[in-house]
Amino acid sequence: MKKKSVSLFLACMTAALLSACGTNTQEVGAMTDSAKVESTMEENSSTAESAEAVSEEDKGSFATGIVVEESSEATSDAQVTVEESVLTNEIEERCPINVTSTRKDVQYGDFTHGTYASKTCGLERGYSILLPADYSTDKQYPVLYLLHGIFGNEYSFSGDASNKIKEIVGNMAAEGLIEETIVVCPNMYASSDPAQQPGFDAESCLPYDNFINDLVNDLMPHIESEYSVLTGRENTYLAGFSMGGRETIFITLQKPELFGYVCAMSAAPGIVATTDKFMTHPGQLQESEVKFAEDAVTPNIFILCCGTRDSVVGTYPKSYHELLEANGTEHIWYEVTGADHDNNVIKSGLYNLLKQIAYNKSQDEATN
Ligand code: FER
Repeated sequence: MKKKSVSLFLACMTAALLSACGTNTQEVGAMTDSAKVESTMEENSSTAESAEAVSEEDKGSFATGIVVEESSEATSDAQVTVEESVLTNEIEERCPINVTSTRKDVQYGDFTHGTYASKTCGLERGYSILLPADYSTDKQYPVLYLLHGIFGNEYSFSGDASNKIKEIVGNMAAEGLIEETIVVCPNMYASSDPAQQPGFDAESCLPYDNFINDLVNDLMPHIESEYSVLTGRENTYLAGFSMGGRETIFITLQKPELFGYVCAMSAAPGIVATTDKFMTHPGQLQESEVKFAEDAVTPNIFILCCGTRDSVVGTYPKSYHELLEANGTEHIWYEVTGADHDNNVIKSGLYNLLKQIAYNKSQDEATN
């Protein structure tokens, strides 16, 4: 067999195996009792005395996920034929290989770097931005704000080619599923002190909780004035991994009217008070506050997901799902079977978020 057909064969086999193995646990907004929530919270907890020292290498894994070996067919530049398929709103645990593959017939955007004046921090701050390959001020684009993990910065996603962000966004736009979309990767550590460093203690985490102010008051207005973007909740998406997942949930609960489509991947502990193996978290909210305000305009789609073998945040994401459910807050929860705190979850979360956007917008078009 030629290289091309071997790759295609492997891709098809892998896709078939993955979909055969998939156990989709999508649940939307049913109620559970709070006893169950508490029991999961306890399972998560151990003593903070065992806080682990974090090496420089580990810091990279927190920021963007533990590195996973890519199978060769997933990184090959073979032309994978995309079969015509009907768009549904089904969650798929794994991002399909044809969505992450580099296609010769698709022009991918590139990340560049920009800065903005942050009134919140009193500093000039940086962000990376992925513009579509044919970005033009004649068009306007929706924007996804994508938040990195602890110890990360605005380069965490753009510097890790194995998360396939460019490919996922580029391929889905090329297929006509989604509009061409701008991805903004901020530095989520919104401190006024350039010397302050993140760490596993309450004070060192405060700048992450302050990012909501920097995002809403400084970065979003900057992006909306500097780039040709569509504004409003229908065109403004929010997603984040781990510490970025935690802030994604927090920001969405505080400002639900700003974001139409949201995905929190492998969200870190600390939204509510708890002690895990790294530290004691005072909690950003009371358990009863982990919901949208009465009468709030809420996102069309609010996804939470996590790997079933997450060695960093464990079952905290599941406990957020249970808390949201107990508080009657509609969302989608699913797990990625076998995935750790890694790019498998990032690829899956990004793909499913964009797929839900594609489906929702196609339904809106059909009814209008
Ligand atoms: C914690 C566990 C995990 C925590 C943060 C994380 C601030 C974040 C991990 C990541 O971003 O990868 O207790 O406290």
